[in-house]
Amino acid sequence: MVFSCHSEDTMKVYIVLSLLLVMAFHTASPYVHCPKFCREGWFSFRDTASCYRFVGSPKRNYRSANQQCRAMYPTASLASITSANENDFLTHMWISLRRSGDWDDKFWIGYDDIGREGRWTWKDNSKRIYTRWSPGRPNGGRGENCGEIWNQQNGLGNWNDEDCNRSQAFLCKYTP
Ligand SMILES: [Ca+2]
Ligand SMILES: [Ca+2]
Repeated sequence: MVFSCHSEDTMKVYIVLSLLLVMAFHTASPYVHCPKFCREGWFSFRDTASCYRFVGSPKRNYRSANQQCRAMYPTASLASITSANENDFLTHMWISLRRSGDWDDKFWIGYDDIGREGRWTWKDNSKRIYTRWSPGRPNGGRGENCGEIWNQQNGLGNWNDEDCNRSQAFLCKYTP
């Protein structure tokens, strides 16, 4: 099991913890709750070595949601999604949350074409070009410039362009 904690002074602790986890479960967990790696309240994903946090209330519009991410952690923003693995992992985390509480069926990610119609860019300046649009999306033109993941029609974990002024749940991310 390899877990990329970038803080050198805690690296040895994680190596030991990782070995213990492997010995305990004889399997590589897809994600690891690593308190010293991600700030409390955030969860980590091994593949990206990043930290994530879903926020369900209060619901916020896209701009306000991104500000709230930064307020919770200085380098955080609405989340980028850079691979199918990451998209699937986060979608399943979302489904688990919805089973345990009153969560929407959709949430903001940090992807928008506010600057120029049709030119979608990530809030954290990620250059990865992975996309997971629902069939026929984006479809809102200048009326819908912000990306969300929804779990209703057109496929679990697929993306839709939405009106940025809509208040809804959101997903924050940072990479330590
Ligand atoms: Ca648009
Ligand atoms: Ca749309």
